[in-house]
Amino acid sequence: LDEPQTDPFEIARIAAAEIAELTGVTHHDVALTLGSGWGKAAELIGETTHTIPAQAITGFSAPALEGHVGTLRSVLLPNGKRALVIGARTHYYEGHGVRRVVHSVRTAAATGATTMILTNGAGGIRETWTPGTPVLISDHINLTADSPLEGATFIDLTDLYSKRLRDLARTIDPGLDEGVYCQFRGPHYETPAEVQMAKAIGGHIVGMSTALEAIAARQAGMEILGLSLITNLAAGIQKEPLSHAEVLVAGRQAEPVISALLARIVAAL
Ligand code: 6GU
Repeated sequence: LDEPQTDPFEIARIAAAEIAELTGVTHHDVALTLGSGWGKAAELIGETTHTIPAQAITGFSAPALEGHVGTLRSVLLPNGKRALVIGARTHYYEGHGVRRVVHSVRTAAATGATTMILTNGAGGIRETWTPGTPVLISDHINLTADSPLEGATFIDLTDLYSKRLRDLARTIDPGLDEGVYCQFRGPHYETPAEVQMAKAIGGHIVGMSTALEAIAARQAGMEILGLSLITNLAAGIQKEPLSHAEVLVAGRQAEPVISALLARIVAAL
């Protein structure tokens, strides 16, 4: 995957074939990437029939961070559909290149998934979002200055985060707010000045994932739902300095509630 002459889509097909081989499941309908705070959804959406350590699959690397579990699961949903649950996110800030970042999305597409649900833990710019608030992603601003697309691939990103799926999510929780997600490179949190910039250019949520993955999912023709868990307010919006430990604690506390919400959304797909 790191060699420019290799074909990332061919490597995704190999990964999908390995998943089929290890599970006996040759088709998945929907894929979910579970970011911090969303992990419990894996158990709530249906019956996990197979769990695979992500490192066993071509192109996936070991988890880099505490709070990020490196497994892939095949889950049988109550409606008979199949979900691929990706608990192994490679972040852009790890520096392995954008191909690694979007490999799980391309692999999900290669297993047949036509719906991609991307979740994350993120910072909120709106003061009314207390830690633990789930927010629908309505659009994004990609501040990584990078793209998963290579060469002259001019794809449209209008309605990247499906209006249909956002409306469907609001039939489950009518109170769900939505906002524009800004993907920063990280791994440091933003300065208060950068948070003000994000706000000024139309952002409401700041994080370190999701946007590049959504672009790859669009390229693969998938319908995308994006959900952020607000684990804290962004720097300068909250008085206190940010800490990764607090982000993890907020995620853990909100996990049962937001995971149950996500499970209800998946059931309604
Ligand atoms: Cl404030 N910023 C970023 N980039 N990611 C976060 C966050 C903030 N809080 C949780 N994740």
